[in-house]
Amino acid sequence: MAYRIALLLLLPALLFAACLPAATPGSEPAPRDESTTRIGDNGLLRATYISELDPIAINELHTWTLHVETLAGDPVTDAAIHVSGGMPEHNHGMPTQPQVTENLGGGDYRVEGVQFQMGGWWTITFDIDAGGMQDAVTFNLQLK
Ligand SMILES: [Cu+2]
Repeated sequence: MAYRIALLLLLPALLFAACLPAATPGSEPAPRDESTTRIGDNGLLRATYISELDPIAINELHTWTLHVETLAGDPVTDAAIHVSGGMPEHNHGMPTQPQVTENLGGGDYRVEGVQFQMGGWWTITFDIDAGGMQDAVTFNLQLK
C-alpha cells in the first residue's frame, strides 16, 4: 500500500521532470547565442552593442551604441554600417529602420531608431563596410 502511494506521488514528479527540457511555448528549445559581442559571418570584424535601454522594453524607441573592431582589437573608425532586423519565426521586420546617425570615434557608432514591437526571438544585423573589409554581425535577442 505504502509502495503504491509512493509510486503515485513519484509518477507525476517523474513526468514533470521529463517535461522540463521541453521549451515553453513561443521559444526555441536550442539555446541561442545572445551575446552582445559577436564576430561577423566573414570572421573579420567583431562588434559589441550597448543598449541605452536595459533591459530592452517592447515598443520603446531607443538608441544603441555599436562598437566595431578587428579581431586583433583595433577599433574600426571609418565604417559604413547598414542596420536590418526582424523576427525569423514571424517573417516580419522591425517597425522602424534603425540607422547609424553619428560616428562617435574610437570605433563607436550611435544607432538611433531601435524598436521592437513584440516579445520573442529577434535578430538584428549590422552590415559593416570598412575600407575593404566587409562583414555582417548578427545579434540574437530574446525579448519578454
Ligand atoms: Cu513577431
